[in-house]
Amino acid sequence: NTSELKDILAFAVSLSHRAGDLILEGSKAIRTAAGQGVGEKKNAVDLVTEWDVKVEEMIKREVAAAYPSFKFMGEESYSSGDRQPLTDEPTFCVDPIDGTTNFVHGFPYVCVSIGLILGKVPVLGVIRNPFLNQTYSALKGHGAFLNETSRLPLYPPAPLPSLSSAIIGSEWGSDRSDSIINAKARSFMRLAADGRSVPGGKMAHALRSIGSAAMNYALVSSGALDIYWEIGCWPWDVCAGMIIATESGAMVSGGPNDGSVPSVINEAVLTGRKYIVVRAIQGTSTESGAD
Ligand code: LIP
Repeated sequence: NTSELKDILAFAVSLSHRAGDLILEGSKAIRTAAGQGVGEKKNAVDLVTEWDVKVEEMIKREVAAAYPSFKFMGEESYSSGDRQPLTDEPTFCVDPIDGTTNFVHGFPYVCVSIGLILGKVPVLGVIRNPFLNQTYSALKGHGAFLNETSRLPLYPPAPLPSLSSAIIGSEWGSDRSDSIINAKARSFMRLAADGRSVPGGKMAHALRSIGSAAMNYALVSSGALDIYWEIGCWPWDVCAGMIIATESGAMVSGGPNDGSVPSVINEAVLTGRKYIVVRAIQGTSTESGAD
């Protein structure tokens, strides 16, 4: 019920502060040690550190103590082989450090992302960026907030006449294989270029890559980005962001897998709503390239 969910949200917010403090401590330690302790996952740009594991273990321990019957799904637990399928049971879905590459480099778009899923639907979420001292949170049906007091979006969203007036977040991601990078580069070019240099070019105001899916959701929720579009995220990258963005009035979509994403977001922009498309959530559908 609502009062229980409000208590869980307060718990998640306070947990996000503890996690944020650990992230700041880890960032200092990694940078003081000149990047030592940074490991690779699937390739040289897919990074993981002992701090990702430390933060996730702390969160997992606290969640297990406070809510022993709840299930837990997390980036590092998944990497170490804990891959239970999603059920209807209450499930915490956690990315301990979203933006690990930023964390390693000291680029201040790094956050912890804590979501709660009920009946397979995200119902509450907290994204905390300790570098910028920002906490984004939402509970289903109760709105989304920055630092618990400022309602999101921060300003009324202005309808955009076309995709050309949009500021768009998208990511290169960690899959740098030829087919993925070529398809993404073509999409980026179509969004950035004018119609004379590239057929179908939209010449959007700006394309931004900040390196964290959860922070992209937060920026769409606050109104700073009009659109966020990415391919191949994981559930913990998007769980908290989905509910925060939805509660801020943004549209969140899995998007079609047929190469039509730019026209879909074009339509959404015309309706004046902020928009998020994440295609092919890994572990729930097949991964694909962008076009
Ligand atoms: C990151 C995502 C980002 C994606 C990166 C990476 P991590 O998550 O948030 O959107 O483009 O490749 O996967 O690994 O920092 O938790």
